[in-house]
Amino acid sequence: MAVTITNTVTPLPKLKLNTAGKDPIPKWVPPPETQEDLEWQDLRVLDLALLDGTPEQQKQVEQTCKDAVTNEGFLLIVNHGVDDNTMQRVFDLANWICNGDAMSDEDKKEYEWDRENGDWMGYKPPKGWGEKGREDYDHIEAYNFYGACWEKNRLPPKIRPYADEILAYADHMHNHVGRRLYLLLSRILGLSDEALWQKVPGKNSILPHSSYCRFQVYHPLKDEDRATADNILPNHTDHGATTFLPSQPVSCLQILGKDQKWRWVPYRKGALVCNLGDVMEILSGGILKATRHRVCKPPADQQGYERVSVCSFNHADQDLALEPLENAPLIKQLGVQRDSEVYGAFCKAMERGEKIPKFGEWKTLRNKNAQEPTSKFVEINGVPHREHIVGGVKVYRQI
Ligand SMILES: O=C(O)CCC(=O)C(=O)O
Ligand SMILES: [Fe+2]
Repeated sequence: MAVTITNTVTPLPKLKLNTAGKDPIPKWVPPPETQEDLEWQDLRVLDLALLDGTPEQQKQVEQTCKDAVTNEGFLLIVNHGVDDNTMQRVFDLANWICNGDAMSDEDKKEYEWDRENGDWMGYKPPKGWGEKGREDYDHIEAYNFYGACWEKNRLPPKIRPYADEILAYADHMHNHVGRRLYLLLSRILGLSDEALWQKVPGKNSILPHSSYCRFQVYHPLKDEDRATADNILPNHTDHGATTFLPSQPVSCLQILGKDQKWRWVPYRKGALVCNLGDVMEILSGGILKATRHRVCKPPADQQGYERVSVCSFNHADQDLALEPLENAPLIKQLGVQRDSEVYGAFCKAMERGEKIPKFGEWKTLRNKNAQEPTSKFVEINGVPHREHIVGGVKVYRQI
């Protein structure tokens, strides 16, 4: 397949955060890495700087990306424009906001998310996502930053002086790193460089539509939960287009391989862990994988530590029709892949006569039903799971 390489994006800028004149906040101290011998998932490393290089280097990074997104669905990105000191500052902020004194109890009430209506903006209290009921403690506290946090001033007062930094980070992830990943994915599908960028997020603004940046902390498991809980965040695919997580040292994240085995995501200081969500799997007719993943309890030597995690979820235009891009040369060449999980579920929904969902509908349904307890129990390879159906997609949680 002939692909014309054009340079439509300027070289990746370096993210700079403005800390001048602000009250100091506590430094986040990275916990030590685990010494346990775990089954790690080998992830390919995508050097984003190569995209600003020669045509051969650009071809090389495209191939790495293609191998990763058609196999593991997860990859590590380096040279993304956020150096170690800047990333330390982002983690200082995330740790202070979710695990420090950035919010009073009144702030937590005032800015609490509206989960019942599928609106996740704001503060997520530590309940509702675990294996137990919705009102039970689940160890995870988070703040979800959407564009409306700035537009409608939905930021707790102590956080406001730092809002420019959070926005600059979110902007960098979405409009610089995200845009380059869309460019690579467009080339992989045989489309023009800007095709997915124009089609999926649809406008060049900071955090367009429902894209958001989440700061979160997973508190150490309580003693009574250590023996029983395996998953802190049940297994799922992300419902957006792409996700970026700066690698952090507490090992909890696992991904499901094609062989149906769970493996740990390795820690690589300074890299971004990246994965694709449902949107990319459906648009690509199942060729690009939205890989199932989960957050497990950490290995024994890390169980006393807080785990700070920063997630950038890049979403699509609410009106984007979630259906394969039939004209993409790679889809024509390989054909759609109905055995792919999310795309397969989409095909079944079409066969039942359901209408093609818009991303906005898909997202609201998924948000509302996320981590919904269920009454149906099934066995997968002899392992008991709970099953529930979200937007036509069957979601399994190992018990
Ligand atoms: O915290 C992590 O490592 C991953 C979280 C995640 O998968 C999610 O929030 O969708
Ligand atoms: Fe996820």
